[in-house]
Amino acid sequence: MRHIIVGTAGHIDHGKTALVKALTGADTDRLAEEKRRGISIDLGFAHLDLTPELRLGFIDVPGHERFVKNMLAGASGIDVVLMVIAAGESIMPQTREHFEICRLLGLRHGLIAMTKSDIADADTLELTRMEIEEFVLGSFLEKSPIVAVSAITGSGIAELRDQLARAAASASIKDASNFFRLPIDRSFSMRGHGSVVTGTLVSGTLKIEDEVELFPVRKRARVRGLQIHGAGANRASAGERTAVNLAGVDSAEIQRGMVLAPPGLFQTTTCIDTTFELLPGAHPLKHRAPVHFHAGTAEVGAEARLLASLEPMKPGSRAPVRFLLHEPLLILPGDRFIVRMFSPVVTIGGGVVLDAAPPQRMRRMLMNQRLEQIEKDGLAAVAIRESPYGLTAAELIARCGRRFPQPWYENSVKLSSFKDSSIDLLKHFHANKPLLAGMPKEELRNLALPGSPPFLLDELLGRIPQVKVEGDLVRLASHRISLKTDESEATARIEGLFRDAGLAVPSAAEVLSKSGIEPARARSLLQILLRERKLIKINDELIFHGSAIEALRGILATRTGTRFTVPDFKTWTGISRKYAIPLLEFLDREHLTRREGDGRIVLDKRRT
Ligand SMILES: Nc1nc2c(ncn2[C@@H]2O[C@H](COP(=O)(O)OP(=O)(O)OP(=O)(O)O)[C@@H](O)[C@H]2O)c(=O)[nH]1
Ligand SMILES: [Mg+2]
Repeated sequence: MRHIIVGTAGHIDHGKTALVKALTGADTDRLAEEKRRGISIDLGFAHLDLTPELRLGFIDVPGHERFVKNMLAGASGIDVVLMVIAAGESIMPQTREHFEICRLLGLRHGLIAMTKSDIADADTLELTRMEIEEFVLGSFLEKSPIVAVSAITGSGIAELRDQLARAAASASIKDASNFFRLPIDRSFSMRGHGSVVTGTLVSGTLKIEDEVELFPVRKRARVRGLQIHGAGANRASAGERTAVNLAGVDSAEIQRGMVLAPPGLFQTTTCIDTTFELLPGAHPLKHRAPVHFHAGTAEVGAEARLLASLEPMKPGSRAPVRFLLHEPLLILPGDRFIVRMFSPVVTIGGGVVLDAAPPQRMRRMLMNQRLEQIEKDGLAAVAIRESPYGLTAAELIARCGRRFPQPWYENSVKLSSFKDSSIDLLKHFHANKPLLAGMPKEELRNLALPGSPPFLLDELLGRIPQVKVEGDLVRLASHRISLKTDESEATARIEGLFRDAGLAVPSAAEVLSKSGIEPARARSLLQILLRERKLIKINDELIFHGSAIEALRGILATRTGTRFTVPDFKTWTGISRKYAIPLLEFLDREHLTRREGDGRIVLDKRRT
């Protein structure tokens, strides 16, 4: 079923509530004060199944100028506006204000009901119609139908329904595939159930048992129950009027203006960069002017910081403006907002959030240019360009409020020099340390990509054919260890000393001291012999020549399955306990022998 939210709009007493009742049968003026005064004060809710496939949710708003703030809380969720203009009274101040609000909120669809047609004569109806046509000229309502209706006689109501069905069919539906957001317009507690909040689900879906986060207080709660237009449901989708029974949060902590969203994805903000439109009828907007800021169902005090020029902004113009919010909000790029003046409290403009987490310290000129870039390339592209290497999907989601399929988005400009710089670094390294096989990867990461996530280095090195990664070392593929004459001689000497010793090897220090070259170089040569497996290190102290270990394997090969003790092993090999124990531990590790009880057993080496 298609869910479309229809919101009323229009001047006080023009017949919005009566019209919603004529359409749906529901009287949305529920408050005693509303009954007594005969006006709407807060939002009213009703719904109508126009066809089996189309459900209209109605949000009836108050027309009184004192309650525009309530109107704003309802207007943020609507898809189709039903402008209500009484025949004879025609365009009045809140007709204009509500209309501007709808336009600034980016509404694209609507229709106009010319109400109280029963008490207007044909000339009045014709005159009002002409005034309405002129009023909407050039706006999103220009081509919208104007239907003369009477809530008293019911005339025109059938046609209005048809036109509503048409408008609902062409309205774009809210995005159910994005993360869910539910700006809260009511909160109360229900006996035996606890906290209940209601709102229009502006995106995503919500299911029973889902975990949610309440913004801006950042409390986690669980969805215990759901209702859509008053009927129990297991899940709610974008566009539906939703009531959520929450477990884990007290209703006293919740109020209109808060938002439910998925847990752990988003941050609140007190500083947003926007593109702002100042209404033609407003006073010029001064830098640092205090304003009322409305977004979703929330209202907070804010200060406007002009970014393009410190000269007051001209009415009817559009410019980048930063708003410093007095209280934190969950607000995301692309969100619309409305700004009202402090005194008199009138709507002066509205706009679109470009960045809800902009850099704080930046020259005004640069901020300005940055916002132009965001409008041109999108926030994600700019945020990636501003990051040292790139951003993870989680970082981009928090920043942009939508899904990002890849795990990582690299800053290809910043990383374009990595290939050349890493090749240079490795060339240098090999020149300074020719006897080393390569540079430790961590060292390269600290030099070439300080502070980068570890996976990035591997990813980038994998793209450079001139570079080879071997374990924890990186080298140029062309790097060969080339020994000088004295080094070759020393290498042969070191190897020879170990080979000649058989299993009764001398200490490494002793061998190095006999190598004939200085200790640092000699140690590098020893490392090379170890890497080439000519020498084998079995623990921190003992190094054997490969041929000695081979001989040992030979001794064991003839004794497969034999149980033996340390003294047996000493007899077979002719070595002392000092070598026997570490060698046996080495053989255990190599699965050539295995401890069993007090002794060991020689394993079948074909099985290992
Ligand atoms: N004759 C006539 N009276 C109407 C019609 N529609 C509404 N009224 C009357 O106009 C008065 C105001 O109607 P409401 O529906 O409360 O007006 P509203 O636009 O909801 O007013 P607010 O919510 O306070 O802005 C009531 O006395 C209605 O009975 C109509 O079509 N014909
Ligand atoms: Mg009303």
